Amino acid sequence: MTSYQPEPYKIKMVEPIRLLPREERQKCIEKAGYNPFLLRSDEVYIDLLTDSGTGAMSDRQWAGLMLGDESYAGSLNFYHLEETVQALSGHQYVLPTHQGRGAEQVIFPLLVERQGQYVLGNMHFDTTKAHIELAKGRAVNFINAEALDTAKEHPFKGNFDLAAMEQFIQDKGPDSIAAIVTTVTCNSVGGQPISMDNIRGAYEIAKRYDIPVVMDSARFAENAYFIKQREEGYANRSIPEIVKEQFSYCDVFTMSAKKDGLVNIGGLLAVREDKSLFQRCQALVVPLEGFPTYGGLAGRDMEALAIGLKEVVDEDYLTQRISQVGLLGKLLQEAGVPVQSPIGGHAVFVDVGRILPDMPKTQYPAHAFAVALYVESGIRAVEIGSLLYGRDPETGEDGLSDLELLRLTIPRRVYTDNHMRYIADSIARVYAKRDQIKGIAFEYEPPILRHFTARFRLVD
Ligand code: P70
Repeated sequence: MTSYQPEPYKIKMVEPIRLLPREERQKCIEKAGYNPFLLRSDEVYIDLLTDSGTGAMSDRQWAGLMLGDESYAGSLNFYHLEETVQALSGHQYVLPTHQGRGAEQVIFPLLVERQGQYVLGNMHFDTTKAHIELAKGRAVNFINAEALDTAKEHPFKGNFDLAAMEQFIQDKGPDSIAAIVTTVTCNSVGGQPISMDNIRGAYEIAKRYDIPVVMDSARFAENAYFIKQREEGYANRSIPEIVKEQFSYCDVFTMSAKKDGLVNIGGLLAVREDKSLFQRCQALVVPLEGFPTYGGLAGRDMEALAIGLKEVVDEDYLTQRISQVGLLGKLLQEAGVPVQSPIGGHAVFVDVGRILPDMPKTQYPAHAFAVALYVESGIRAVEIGSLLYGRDPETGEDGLSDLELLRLTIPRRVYTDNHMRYIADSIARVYAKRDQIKGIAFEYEPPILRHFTARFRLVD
């Protein structure tokens, strides 16, 4: 046995990529208003913006596209998807959606019954928070304190602070809580896993106060892999068994299938057993997403997703996936770059708050680092910090994130370990020149989910 897991696949097709000369990169980022989201993809050499919809499908998934049954109602691919999701999760009712936020826009208006009700989470991701707020709810996070200290090793930094959450429920009264959202893995603090014990604990609290639990399950398989590796009692359980147990501790789940679904587009909304809630979801899916047996997807997309959900629970795949992200993390740690430790599932999160401690949060240090990284190397990464967090909806206050992180998000089955080495070398070079990094300021700030379309200038 070797100490590493080689890729459990061989490469059948390639897409050429090219590094533009430095002067061109400088012009491209200027033209993009210093917002990497606004770059064209042919201006990017290695794209670490997201692991969402950027993975490579397998030959079986591509073959599955040919089986697309493009019937408006009753597509056979829907039934394949439905059976697959039922077997994977134990949830009875399955609705496809065009992506994760499609499921969020259906479920949150149904759960938030009164303006100002709270939705509690380990840490809500941006679109989830946006949909809670659009539904007139208030999103509150109960992430454990260890997660906010990136230097501190902890096996489950995605965990809820359960005591604080229960105290909050008692203080505000259970009636004022619309739902609890369990996000696996916890994206915003570094793709960090949440333990089964903690997932169960949150569910038990919810049941004591009769509060529904929604699992935001974009990276359900990566979370299950970490549980198998790190949690007592799970070493000999199979990934599908762990996945099923995870899904047993929620009443509803939303899924952005563009991550662990191993597809380029797609999402899911599933309800475990509450038929009346399912019917209300179904009624809303029709005007928002499409007829309930397609929900915004083509038949072929549903087929690719059904196959992807079976492939992602393969342990050799997950071992290679998680260790590739781990390799990048290790190279950065060896270069002395501060990163969220331990390394998470889908990305390495560089702690720019520790690299540029004197830059004000309202100059978005991690975004400023992303701009410098693009110019240095053609790599596109994304800020997960005060820019993405947004302003307080009531006071308008800015600069609120506890952490200023730069996310190096690794697409699934796309890049090789040599790409990881290039990324690590590039970050180390920018890190060495960190005193030259300029902060940024808005030229245009959209009111909601501002990071996607904002434009900036450099601050002198
Ligand atoms: C990401 C993307 C999407 C997401 C998620 C969790 C835990 C729901 C969703 C929404 C979004 C993104 C962020 C920065 C750059 C590009 C894209 N996460 N829940 O990369 O799902 O996108 O399918 O509507 O992470 O983390 P969807």
